[in-house]
Amino acid sequence: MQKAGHPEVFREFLAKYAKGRVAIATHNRADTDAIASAFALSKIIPGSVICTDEEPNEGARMLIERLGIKTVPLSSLRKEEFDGLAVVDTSAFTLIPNAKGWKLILIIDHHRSDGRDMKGEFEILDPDSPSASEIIANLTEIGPDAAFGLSVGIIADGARFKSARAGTFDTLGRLMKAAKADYRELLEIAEPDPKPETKLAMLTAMKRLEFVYAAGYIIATTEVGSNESDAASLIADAADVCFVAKWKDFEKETRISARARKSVSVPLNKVMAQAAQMLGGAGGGHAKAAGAALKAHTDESLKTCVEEFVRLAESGKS
Ligand SMILES: [Mn+2]
Repeated sequence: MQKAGHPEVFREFLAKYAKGRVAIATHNRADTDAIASAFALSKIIPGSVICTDEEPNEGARMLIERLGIKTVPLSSLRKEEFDGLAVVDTSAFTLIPNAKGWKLILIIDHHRSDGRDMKGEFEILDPDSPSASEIIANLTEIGPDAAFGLSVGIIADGARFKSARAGTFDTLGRLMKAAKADYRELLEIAEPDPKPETKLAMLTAMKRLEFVYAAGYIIATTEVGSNESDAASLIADAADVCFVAKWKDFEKETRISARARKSVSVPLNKVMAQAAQMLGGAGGGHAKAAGAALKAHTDESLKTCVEEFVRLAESGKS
């Protein structure tokens, strides 16, 4: 359920900024949860603009089109013309570097606190919430368009309700009624059909797959040139845990996407944070879905992820 106090914090925020000039930013490469959250917030603050850096993902792009959402790059705005920046669906500068230097007036996030380095004047943080959309849906009245977006955000971010609470279904039911949307329509945007290049990336990931059986888990690793999180989700469904690496030449770092089945007891965000501590970089996320940017090559990064996972799995047993 919604943590007590959040609607009050939100009311206080609105009392101060609802009539202000507010920039609302999503994390880079926005997903539907982030876009829907920003859009719902923008409906409440008439003088706001939605900013998002880097290309949104496919679902987010569909949602932007469906609801006619206008976005601008955060880097294109002049800070002086705004009262401040509201950030949704993240609280880490790594995921939105251009937020540096802004006055952060509001943070709404459902990610765990590791990796959180943003501090907002008003903060609505609930790591138990499966999505940022669910948090926002319970803050205030939601109109039909925002309800449509938030419904998609809830369906998309919750990995088909793997981390849902009773309140998630209540909230989704209420939003779907407000949006007059049926589930199939929402699901088409929440889980869009993959493009051919995505399918190729996933099959390539499977072709390069390696796996070990350790600490009672089947741990898979592979390397891709793109779509690392899609590949990680798909492979974790067949194994128990999957770490997918992608080398980023410009940054000279390895991006890791990690996914686990719900029965896996080792929190992946902890594995990611440990790997980052050992190799340099940053890591975090959720227990079953996490990521890292590691200052090492792909082979060494994957090896470290597996070792840290096994170490945590074994220390949890004793
Ligand atoms: Mn989210």
